[in-house]
Amino acid sequence: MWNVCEKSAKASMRNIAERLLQARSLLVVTHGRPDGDGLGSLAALVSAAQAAGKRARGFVPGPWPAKYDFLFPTDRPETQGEAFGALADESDLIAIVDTAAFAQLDGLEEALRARRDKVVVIDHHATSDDVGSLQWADSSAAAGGVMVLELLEALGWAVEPVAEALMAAITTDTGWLRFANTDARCLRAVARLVEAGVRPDRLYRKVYQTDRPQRLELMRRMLGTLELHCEGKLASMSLTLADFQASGARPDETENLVNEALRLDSVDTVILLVENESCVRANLRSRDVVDVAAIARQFGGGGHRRAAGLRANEAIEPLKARLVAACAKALARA
Ligand SMILES: [Mn+2]
Repeated sequence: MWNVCEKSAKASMRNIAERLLQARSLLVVTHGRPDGDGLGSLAALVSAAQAAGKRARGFVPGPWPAKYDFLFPTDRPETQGEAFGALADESDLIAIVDTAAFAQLDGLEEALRARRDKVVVIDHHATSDDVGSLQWADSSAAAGGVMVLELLEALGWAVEPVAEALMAAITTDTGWLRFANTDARCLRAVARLVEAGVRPDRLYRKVYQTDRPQRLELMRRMLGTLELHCEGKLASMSLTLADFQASGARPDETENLVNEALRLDSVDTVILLVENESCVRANLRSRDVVDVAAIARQFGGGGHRRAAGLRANEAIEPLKARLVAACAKALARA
């Protein structure tokens, strides 16, 4: 883990800016199962680098939710692991955004380790592996998008053409500026982006009001599994492969569903378990009390204090029992 003080974070940003200025070609990478922050930060950095005269490409390990396709009006990022080596070799610099965990860089660990000298990291998570030769880690940033905006401004690169992508990054990682990570710094970034021409109403429509009926059916099934524990302070929900089959929803349509249980006044902590072909993923959220990143770490996962996750090769029910016990213990301590 990195001990971040503001001064060293600023120095890291300047060093990354320097590396970007020197590079003629850039590959930008974000995490697997990417969210709006990872994708928006990637899209913004790729486009801004292209506008600054660099060759730039994006790489995402695996598919992303279709609702984020609007971030890539021209060239879509590469997603095939076999293509990564060639893309990495033809780039002077590889910038990883919104993660510093090999566990989230599905299948890329070996290729990245072999090229560590030209890998730089821009990330706001509290936990990190030694992924790059230069890591700008700032866990006080609400979103990777806040960091990328500050980087572009330090570089003097145009913000206007990438303002909507950065706004998508910041607003999705803050739950449309509702979560505890919403601070003055991210609101200043948002103000800057609205000045640059972003229409928040149009972005909201694109990101939050484009569901398919199948996703609402999946949500209905998830809410049917809601259980409350610890006098209502802890909620658990789950989705099985059968729920996906019956609803016709896609695995990527679970984004944000975990937050639904926070509608309940009594709830601090939420566990959502989602079964897929290879494992069970657990999504953890908390409002004020429990450090869910610490819980996720006990199970081999990671994330932020208020939003974390993990994967396990275990059936839903026993995993749920172990997670409920761990959260109950944390709630009792608080
Ligand atoms: Mn993020």
